[in-house]
Amino acid sequence: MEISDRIAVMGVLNVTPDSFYDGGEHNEVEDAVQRAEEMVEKGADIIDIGGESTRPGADSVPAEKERERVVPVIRELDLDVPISVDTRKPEVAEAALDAGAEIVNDVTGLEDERMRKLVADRGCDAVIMDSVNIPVEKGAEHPYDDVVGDVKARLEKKVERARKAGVGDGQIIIDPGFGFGKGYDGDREILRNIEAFTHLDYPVLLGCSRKSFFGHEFGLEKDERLEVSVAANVLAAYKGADIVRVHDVRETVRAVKVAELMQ
Ligand code: HH2
Repeated sequence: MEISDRIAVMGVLNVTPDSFYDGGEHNEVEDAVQRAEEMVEKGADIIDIGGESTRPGADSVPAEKERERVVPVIRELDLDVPISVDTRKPEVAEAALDAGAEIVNDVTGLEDERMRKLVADRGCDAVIMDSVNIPVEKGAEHPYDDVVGDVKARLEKKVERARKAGVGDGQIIIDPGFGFGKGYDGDREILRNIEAFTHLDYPVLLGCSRKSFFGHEFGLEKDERLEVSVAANVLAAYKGADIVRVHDVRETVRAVKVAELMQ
């Protein structure tokens, strides 16, 4: 993906019964389409559609079921912005690309060889996110001495592996994987050092919106995390994040303009 001066806002659309924030809200195709259109009206630059929750402790969803959740929505959409599919399964990614998605957002960082090949063959953009074990077990934390150093090193390996499979530099977006078993100290270090991930010269995506870190840090419930999520995204954007993945599009779109202005 071309890095532009503008900060891109990716709106989250989970077509799942159990996503940690918007689960169960748009299970009907019509509702999901309406939500996507609303987010575009509010200024979203990308719509990220997922059919499997990756919250710690979530049940895995068979590929066929995940495909049945996301593909009809993608087919129905006619948006002016690109659609990204949030999946770790090549079968789902392929069907989503066939239906009109343009970006693969893989929380395993293209772990599956078939996913790397698919992205290379299709020439689509891909988010390579850092994670250790997906699905993350509830309460599981990967031990770290130096979370930023470890994540950077793992991302470098994942990027190298993708490049070896034929994925071009212009297709790659990297993501440190906020949450995803890093523990609250790890999440805090990622926020504090977001600029460290610009070392590879790929656009950096951050997905911290409403995550449980904010509950731990500030004692806020999920529905009380709007302001802290917006603030974190603005500051992350100011420090170098190129794309922020959020549930609250209008507020984030307006607020990141301040980061652009002050950069
Ligand atoms: N976080 C979630 C899902 N996908 N993708 C990227 N690239 N980065 C993230 O941080 C990220 C992601 C989890 O958030 P959400 O989709 O709202 O919840 P759930 O996994 O429960 O559906």
